[in-house]
Amino acid sequence: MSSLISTQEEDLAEAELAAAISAAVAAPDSEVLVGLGGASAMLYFPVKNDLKPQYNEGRRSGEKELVFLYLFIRGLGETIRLMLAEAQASYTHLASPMGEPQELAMEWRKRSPNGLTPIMSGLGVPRSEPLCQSSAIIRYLASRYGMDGGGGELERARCDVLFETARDFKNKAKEIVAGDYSTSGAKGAVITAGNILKMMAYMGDVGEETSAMNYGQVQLLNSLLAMDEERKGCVGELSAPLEEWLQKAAGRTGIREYLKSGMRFPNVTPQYKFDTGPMIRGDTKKI
Ligand SMILES: N[C@@H](CCC(=O)N[C@@H](CS)C(=O)NCC(=O)O)C(=O)O
Repeated sequence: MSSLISTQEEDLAEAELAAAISAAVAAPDSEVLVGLGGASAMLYFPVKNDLKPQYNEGRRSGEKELVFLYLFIRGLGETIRLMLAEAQASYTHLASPMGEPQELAMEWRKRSPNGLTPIMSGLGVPRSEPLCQSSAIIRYLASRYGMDGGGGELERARCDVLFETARDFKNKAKEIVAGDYSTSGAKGAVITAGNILKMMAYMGDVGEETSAMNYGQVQLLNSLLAMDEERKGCVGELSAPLEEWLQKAAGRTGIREYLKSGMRFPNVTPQYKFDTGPMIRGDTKKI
């Protein structure tokens, strides 16, 4: 599949990125941010880190650096942010509060193939024709950084099985947070938790800093963190081994720092406002 992208279009997309970064840098640290809506520019995070040795350099010779754009909420960006934090990848992240004009938001409505976020470019993906669809981005990044089982098709498929199951598990969050285990069988939380542990039996040990995490494991971490934040201890009540896994995964270098940083945005209300109340732009610069 060949792509006929003109240099002119690519230059235009680079100029859109530069304009978004300039506006974000110029925005005052005192600006009040409530979640989605009402901000003058995107949030800009130039993430610089030393890639962990167990992962592959995502960027090949001649390719542009990774730019990842999502909204100024956790939402569909969070597994991707957690993956990049785990790998300690360097990249540019832009988070849109959706109040800013599209000229200062990389024209994502026009550039994104489905007109929605998240989008990514770089690492072989043109700026002017980014990738969209969160799961497609997750799989692309997993393949580039070596977070897909490190082997052949079957290993990749096993990671995908875990990835999809972790997403099914997230749909049970309400029950798990409430401690309601009344759904029986393989659709219930108890059996799913046991099956997830079995799926991970032959995967990298998250307690071992030098092991590689795969994208299914990162998706699981994202799901478990969300549940545990809603009601501390609910994962442990469901499954002690899963709780132990969660603690080890959340404590890994890269992930631990990310979770404490200003890039880990607060949870939002159904109206997409931070449930912890308004913050100021300067708060997001905490590292
Ligand atoms: N299936 C898509 C869904 C994308 C999506 O719904 N994106 C929302 C944010 S979570 C968006 O960009 N909304 C902007 C709008 O509706 O204008 C994915 O996984 O990426």
